[in-house]
Amino acid sequence: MNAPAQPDLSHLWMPFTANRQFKAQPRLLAGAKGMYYTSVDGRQILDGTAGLWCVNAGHCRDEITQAVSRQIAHLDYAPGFQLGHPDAFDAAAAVAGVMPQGLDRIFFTNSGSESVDTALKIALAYHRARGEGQRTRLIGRERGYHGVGFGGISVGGISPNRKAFSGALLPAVDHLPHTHSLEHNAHTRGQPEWGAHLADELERLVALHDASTIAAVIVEPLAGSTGVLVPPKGYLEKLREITRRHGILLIFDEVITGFGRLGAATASEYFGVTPDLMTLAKGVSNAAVPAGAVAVSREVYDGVVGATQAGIEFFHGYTYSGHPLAAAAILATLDIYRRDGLFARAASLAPALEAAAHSLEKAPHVIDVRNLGLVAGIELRPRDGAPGARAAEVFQKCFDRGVLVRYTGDILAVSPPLIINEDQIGQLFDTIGQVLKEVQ
Ligand code: PXG
Repeated sequence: MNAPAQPDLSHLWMPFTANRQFKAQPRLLAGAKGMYYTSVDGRQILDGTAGLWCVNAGHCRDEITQAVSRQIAHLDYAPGFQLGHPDAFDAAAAVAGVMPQGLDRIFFTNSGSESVDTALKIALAYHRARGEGQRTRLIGRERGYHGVGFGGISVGGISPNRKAFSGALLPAVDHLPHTHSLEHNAHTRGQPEWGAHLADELERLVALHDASTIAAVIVEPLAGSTGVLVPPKGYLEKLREITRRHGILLIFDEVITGFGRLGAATASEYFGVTPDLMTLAKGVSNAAVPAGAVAVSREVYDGVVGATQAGIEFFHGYTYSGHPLAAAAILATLDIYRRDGLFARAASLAPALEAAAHSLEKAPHVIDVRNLGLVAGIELRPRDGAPGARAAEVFQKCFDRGVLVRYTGDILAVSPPLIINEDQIGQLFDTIGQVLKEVQ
């Protein structure tokens, strides 16, 4: 096969990418099937990250391809404001069907960032509808990632994502401390024993601001982007108890953890802690069509929708909310998850992934290995004076050897499609282990 001509790389401003470096040494993907990408030079690359934590059922699933193809020929677009189409309602029912009990009112978006901003607005609208419009403060967490909208970066806690925009962040925001501690929790398998007390910091923020000013707390139940931070045992339960006691809404950002990542439909189900709102994206459509959603409790939905006598109850929505292609992709994706039992499959593979990940505890440069479900984080000691350089090199060398991993700072993240098998888990971590021996 002839290598295809290289495209002109100059026009595209790439997201979250070192543009000049990439364009000097591009990594281009040409195709994908199942567990593998194919690079433009024809190499097979094992997908250790489900794309960007989103292709949970594996690539190019025929059922999704067919459903989306049928839909685009049949109903390419339908307005979602004051009009609807049956598949959007069916997709909402299907999403509601995998949510925890009671979280069955679904607002569609196109991405995780939109889901987060939507959820924050719903929280404000809910309190206002109840006559508590002074509850406007939003509380996030250090190291949290909630996408890149102004709401999301305001409650988020990734400093490079915030600093250039610091003058334009939402005004009434505060943050809980993150839960990462190498000192107490290094090399923990699953949930750490230490750290539940960090949820008590919410009481401190309530004492400082007064509960009557706080609308919502938003956290990722397991923090992904920042480098896989597993919640300490009892931590989420405490957040739930404190928020409920003070009339504060709890939002779980399950953009990564939703749809099987931890071996249950949601992290909420996995941990047995139910929030008031949940943000979703990525796995909801297997990433085949951009899609996101917010799952909302009946109480919150009824509170907002019931408070208006006539006319529009919630002044928010997107041209593409419930887009026919997204709805078709969601329906086909959720069918695959159910039919193939992929959430249970993730649970059954979790011990193999845990064992493979922790086999690297003593590998060169490794200072922590952490895992839950089908996620693992491997933290490396940063190179003196060059933070991030070591992990970047590991990423490149793994890619050259046909294995895709993610890195953030000096943390490697592994989050494969839920269809991975044990041999592929072995290949993934063996490759990382070999590469760690080679890098300085
Ligand atoms: N919330 C969470 C918890 C996320 O992980 C978003 C919101 C935003 O979603 P959108 O669809 O707007 O990108 C995310 C996205 C990585 C990585 O490598 C993670 C994300 C996106 C891209 C890369 O960790 N998470």
